[in-house]
Parts: sequence; C-alpha cells; structure tokens
Amino acid sequence: MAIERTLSIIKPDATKRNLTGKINAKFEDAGLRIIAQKRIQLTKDQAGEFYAVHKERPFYDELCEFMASAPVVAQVLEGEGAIAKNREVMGATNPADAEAGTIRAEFAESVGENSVHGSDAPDTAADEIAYFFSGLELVG
Ligand code: FUP
Repeated sequence: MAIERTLSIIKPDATKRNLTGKINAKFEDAGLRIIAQKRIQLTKDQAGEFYAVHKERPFYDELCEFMASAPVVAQVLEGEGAIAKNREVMGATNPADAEAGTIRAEFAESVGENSVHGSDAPDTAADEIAYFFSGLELVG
C-alpha cells in the first residue's frame, strides 16, 4: 500500500479537555506519523469554508460555531494507507456506533462534538492539507 498523507483536526471538545496527547498516542500507536501540527483558533467563517461541503445540512451552523468555540489542533498524518487507517483509528462519526478502542468511542461527547476530523479520500486530503499548511511546513 502507498504512503499517504491525511489531514486531521483535534476538535474543540478534545482540546478543552486536554486530550491532545492521548489522541496523538492513538495515531502513533497505529503507525501514523504526525509530520506537521499546529494549535490554532478558527473563526466561524474559516470553519464554514473548511466544512463548505456541508453547507446545506441542518447541522452546518452549529458545526461552524462549535469548530470556532475553542482552539483546534490541525495536523498532517503520514503512513501506509494513512487516509483509511486514520478513519479506522477515529471510529464512526457517531460515538455510539464507534468501535471500542477508537478515539471517538473513548473520547467523543456526541455526534456533533466528536473530538476529531479526518479526510475521507485522496483528493479531499490534498485540499484539506493545503487549507492549513504550506508546502514549506511539510518536512516529512
Ligand atoms: P466524519 O467524516 O466522520 O467527520 O463525518 P461527516 O463528514 O459526515 O460529518 C462532519 C461533521 O459534521 C461531524 F464530524 C460532526 C458533524 N455532524 C453533525 O453534527 N451531525 C450529523 O448528523 C452529522 C455530522
């Protein structure tokens, strides 16, 4: 399988509860390398641009408010099949459906406040990485 890069975000519910290190340990234990990382405060507009694909969904406004409610940690994860592997480590969107041992099963509070974001395909991974990081920040 090819080495891939994917965009991960540790969301406000998790940064507020001081869970960044515990979540990062899950990535590293699964063989994913954190090759770039920064803690930032998104504006609601920036969150809205990032989640533009969900613009018509009923939860969009609440999602944007939430993503701007406290700092997030944006990161690039690298590894074999990193996009799918990260989705496995994250667990299902709704923590009630997430497999035991996944980040969302252990840490997420609800379907809306679910601790992490992960890109879902190679094209979205490339776009999402470029949204947060310049090429100069990706040293491998
Ligand atoms: P995921 O890829 O697992 O993060 O899930 P989606 O892309 O389907 O959803 C993106 C975010 O929208 C979720 F992380 C949380 C929010 N969401 C809700 O608040 N309610 C829903 O019913 C579905 C998603």
